[in-house]
Amino acid sequence: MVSIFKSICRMCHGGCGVVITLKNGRVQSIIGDKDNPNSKGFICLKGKASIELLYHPDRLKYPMKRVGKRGGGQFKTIDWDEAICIVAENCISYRGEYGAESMVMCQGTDRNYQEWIFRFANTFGTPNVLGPAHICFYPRLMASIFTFGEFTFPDFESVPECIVAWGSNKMNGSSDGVVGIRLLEAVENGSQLVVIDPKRTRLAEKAKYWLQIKPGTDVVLALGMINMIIQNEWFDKDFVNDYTVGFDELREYASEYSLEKVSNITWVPPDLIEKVTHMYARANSAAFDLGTGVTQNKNSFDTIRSVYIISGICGNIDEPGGDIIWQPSNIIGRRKFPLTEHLSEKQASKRLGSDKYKILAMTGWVPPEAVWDAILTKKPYPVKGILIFGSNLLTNYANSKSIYKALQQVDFSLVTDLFLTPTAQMADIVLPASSWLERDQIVEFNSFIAARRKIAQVDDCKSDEEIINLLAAKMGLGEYFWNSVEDALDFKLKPIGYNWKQFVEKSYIANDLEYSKYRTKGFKTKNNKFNIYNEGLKRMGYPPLPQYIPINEVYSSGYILSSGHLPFSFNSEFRNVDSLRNKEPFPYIYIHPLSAEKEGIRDGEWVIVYTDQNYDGVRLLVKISDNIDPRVIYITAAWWYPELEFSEAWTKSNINMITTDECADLQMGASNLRGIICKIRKEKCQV
Ligand SMILES: Nc1nc2c(c(=O)[nH]1)N[C@H]1C(S)=C(S)[C@@H](COP(=O)(O)OP(=O)(O)OC[C@H]3O[C@@H](n4cnc5c(=O)[nH]c(N)nc54)[C@H](O)[C@@H]3O)O[C@H]1N2
Ligand SMILES: Nc1nc2c(c(=O)[nH]1)N[C@H]1C(S)=C(S)[C@@H](COP(=O)(O)OP(=O)(O)OC[C@H]3O[C@@H](n4cnc5c(=O)[nH]c(N)nc54)[C@H](O)[C@@H]3O)O[C@H]1N2
Ligand code: SF4
Ligand SMILES: [Mo]
Repeated sequence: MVSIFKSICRMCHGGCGVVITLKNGRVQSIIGDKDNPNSKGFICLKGKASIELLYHPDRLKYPMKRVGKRGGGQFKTIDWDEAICIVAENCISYRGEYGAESMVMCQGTDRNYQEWIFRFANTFGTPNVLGPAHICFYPRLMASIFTFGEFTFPDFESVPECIVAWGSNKMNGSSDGVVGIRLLEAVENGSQLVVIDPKRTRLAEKAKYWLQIKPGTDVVLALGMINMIIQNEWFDKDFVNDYTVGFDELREYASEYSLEKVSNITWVPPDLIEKVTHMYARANSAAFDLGTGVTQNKNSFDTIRSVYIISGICGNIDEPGGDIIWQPSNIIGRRKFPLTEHLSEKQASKRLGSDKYKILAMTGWVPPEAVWDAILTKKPYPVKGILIFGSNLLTNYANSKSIYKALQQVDFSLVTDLFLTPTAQMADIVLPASSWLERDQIVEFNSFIAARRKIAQVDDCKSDEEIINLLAAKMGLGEYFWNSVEDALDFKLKPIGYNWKQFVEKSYIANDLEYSKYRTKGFKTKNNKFNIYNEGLKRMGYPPLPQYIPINEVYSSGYILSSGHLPFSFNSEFRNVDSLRNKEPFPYIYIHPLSAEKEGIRDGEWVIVYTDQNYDGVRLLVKISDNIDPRVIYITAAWWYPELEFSEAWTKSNINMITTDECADLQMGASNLRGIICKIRKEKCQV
């Protein structure tokens, strides 16, 4: 029997409409859905590989309990009831003895169940939710909220006259619900593209101007652009007069960023800075596409703030073809579902790391190193357990060695995942999570919601939402959760007058885009203004205007190491999915021909990349390329080898073995993953 379904892919953050054919209960094919207004029929290699992932022979199929040592790979199968009981009993008993804050809830990159993790944490009573927020989306979110109270997305639909992709590569992955092809479509339809990136990416090749910036210095470039815009009076005077505070302070502050100084610090030639600034500022409409290239260094928060200031003073906030303020659906979604108000002030005040990174603390997330410290030193209080819902901590967070120590030491840990990753191998209980094809979910994006449907079932796998429902029931939190995921989805949809079944029929609901909303309602900040000079930040002890902290003052020599995501993987995922792994089977290091010559290394040789603190380093395969500056080397993030034994799998080529959680940005604790100084030596063993 053949049946056909529509759904939404989530092999990355894009959310592309897909049409799935099911034959005799098995998924037969997945193709792009031409009727989906977001993706218009597009599907990428990862989306196509979804079937391979769904039926992968190494999928976890049953709940398991570890029987050997941590990382030893020995587990025994148990049933769901026993597994849920063990996890619930541990949570309750540690809460009784050490307080709810001794249990940390953890989730990796957003997979549309984030609000479930927060609801679970808040109703259980722990203020500690761990995730990659600080190095991913949240510096962008919080810098924009502090400036104008909301978050934006680029209005590619209206074909901006100018698009600036700043530390973002939409050719690789569709991040934050914006499908990459929409950017390319706008460029084909006439948008002038600027790419600001230390690497000549495939996207940079399509750009009118590519600014090959020194990693980590973007805030200086932005301040230089601001200075030029103000000096030349290229700003939007009405917007500045009517809606901003602190323009005069900005004028004076930015005047220190002369073209010559900016060019010296950023390595971008003066004429290019001039051309790009002129093009952006004089365009009738211009949008920024911001990515993690600017959120993983110690200037992260202030870089984003400075870029938003450019957008604001040039009149591009919430205007057609500009940076549009989010229009979330009215469902009970990311904002209301977490039940933040349920966590008492007393518990909230115990959030780990909140004294250090005050703005991260406001989001509810904790900085990872504060969790590792609390596990290892019991300070400021002991952390006894960690429940990890889909994150490969050992490969994806800075300073993998300290994470290993903490996971070794913690009294209890749970991992839910599709595979027995190195992180899962450290867990006491491992639960088999379903893939996106096996779960019903409302996918919530910038201005629309869509239905992802359960089409398949692999063995005993369950969605994280089902797992949380089960845990909550066992822990006496049933009143806040549901007997079935469908009941929860009905609850979420109620404010818009749908239930899950009706929404599945509809499959996609978009809000009509509304522009210039601030003109009638003001900005959603305390003073209703666009805050250039930020009194709120000043009161918190942060610089009121964006500041630059030099990236490498503590190091003496070597290369600046940067890293990025790959088109054929999703963070650490898919290294075990053949069709994708075969596209790039090894962990490469990109190095300029002049540097290769200096180091005496040839293309295709193995090298060790190391730092003064970490002499052992990591092993990578050389690709000589003039796509990067001779002073920079470039590595793929989150590499691991599913085919190797535990001890080598996550250590051998994982760049986070040499990144540190020091030198983070002051506001969000964004680890410095893309601006550390390292050295290279030839690997003795070349096989
Ligand atoms: N050096 C360096 N490090 C980086 C980065 C970088 O650029 N450079 N990028 C950072 C960024 S932006 C991020 S967001 C983090 C990502 O960090 P993580 O979120 O930890 O990374 P992933 O590899 O995407 O996912 C981890 C696991 O989730 C599992 N998984 C997939 N779907 C599901 C599901 O529905 N449920 C469950 N339970 N599990 C699932 C996968 O099998 C995988 O093992 O990495 C960061 N690390
Ligand atoms: N295929 C695929 N898609 C993905 C992911 C994936 O791993 N693979 N990961 C998902 C996740 S979790 C996220 S957060 C997004 C990430 O999506 P993006 O933010 O687009 O991620 P990257 O490609 O890592 O980084 C973008 C660019 O920043 C550049 N860069 C590095 N350092 C600097 C710098 O100092 N300044 C500037 N200006 N640029 C710099 C890199 O060279 C890179 O080209 O993508 C999501 N989608
Ligand atoms: S871009 Fe992302 S969401 Fe779209 S098909 Fe590819 S993996 Fe799926
Ligand atoms: Mo991310």
